[in-house]
Amino acid sequence: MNDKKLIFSGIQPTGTFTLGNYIGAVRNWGPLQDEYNCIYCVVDMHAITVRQDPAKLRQNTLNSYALLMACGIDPEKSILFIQSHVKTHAELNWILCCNTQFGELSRMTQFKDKSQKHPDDINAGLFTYPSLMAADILAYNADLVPVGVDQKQHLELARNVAQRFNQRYGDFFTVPEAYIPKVGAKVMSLQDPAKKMSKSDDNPNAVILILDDKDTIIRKFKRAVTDSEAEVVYREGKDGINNLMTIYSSVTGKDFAAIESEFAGKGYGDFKLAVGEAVADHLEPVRTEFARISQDKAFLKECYTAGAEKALKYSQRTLSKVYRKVGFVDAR
Ligand code: ATP
Ligand code: LTN
Repeated sequence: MNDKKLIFSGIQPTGTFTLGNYIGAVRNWGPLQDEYNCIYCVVDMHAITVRQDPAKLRQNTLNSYALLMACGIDPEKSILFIQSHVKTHAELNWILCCNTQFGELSRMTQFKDKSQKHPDDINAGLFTYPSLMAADILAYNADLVPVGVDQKQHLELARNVAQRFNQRYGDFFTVPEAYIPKVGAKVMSLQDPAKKMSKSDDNPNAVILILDDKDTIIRKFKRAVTDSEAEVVYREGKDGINNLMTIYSSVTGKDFAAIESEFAGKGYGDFKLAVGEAVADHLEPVRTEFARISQDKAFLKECYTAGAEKALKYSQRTLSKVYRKVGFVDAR
């Protein structure tokens, strides 16, 4: 590879991407391809830390791969692959698990949230989820990791694990940095603006899916929970309106001051409609591209097979060095 910095990120195939996934993460991945070496991954192994229906997981994984392409990730420019196709991630995960403390995993808020949500299945994989995420990143010695703000804590853990390994075995891993967007790093639920918008929300009205049609998008925005005032201004305590303004800003490029003056004297109804239309128009090309790409199964397979081959070659080099560092005997 050249001397450009390396970007790595992943997304779980737990359903269709939400507007949160899109604004907080995926839409930023495409534009990075020209400036950096980029590696992007559909993390199906992370997805099974909560129960998945096998047939749906398979379909969601293929759809997620096609969706990433529809969002502008070009498998010719980036390495784009499916996590379970590249065995080095699971192998490095084991080494990193042995360098991750029970205490630090116990502090992860995602683990606490998901344990609460699925009290009958608090499995070991859910607990060690951040080690596997660290393996994804460290296997490529990534410099930067573009994610939404909810992943900051996991990234901090990956940095700690890398530093600990480097101290124990000698400088080796690059200590990765989070790359978090200034606007839209945490898009909130439309029904409960204190909660982040999430793929696995049970209330469909809380979430905009990037493949929703225009009418559905407008309907969901019309029903969005706001407050009892009537002023479109960005202010503490107006979580619902702040969220809609953030969304509107990130799809139109207008800043908050411009949005406030655009809607001065107008009610929430007008504003919600404008947000709905702007989002639907912005997402239209993604929907069209997805419909085209997802039909061509042979092409998709060609892309993910080639992506996995490149990812394996790259990460195997790292893993072999790690094996030697921890004292495993050379297999050949
Ligand atoms: P799940 O609900 O299945 O846990 P999720 O919707 O939280 O999934 P992930 O696959 O865990 O999505 O996240 C993919 C990327 O999207 C991550 O970088 C994450 O930080 C980002 N992301 C997720 N939700 C939001 C959100 N509401 N706002 C901004 N970024 C988000
Ligand atoms: N935990 C991440 C998904 C993920 C990831 C990664 C993100 C798995 N491995 C490596 C960045 C880098 C999430 O979005 N929930």
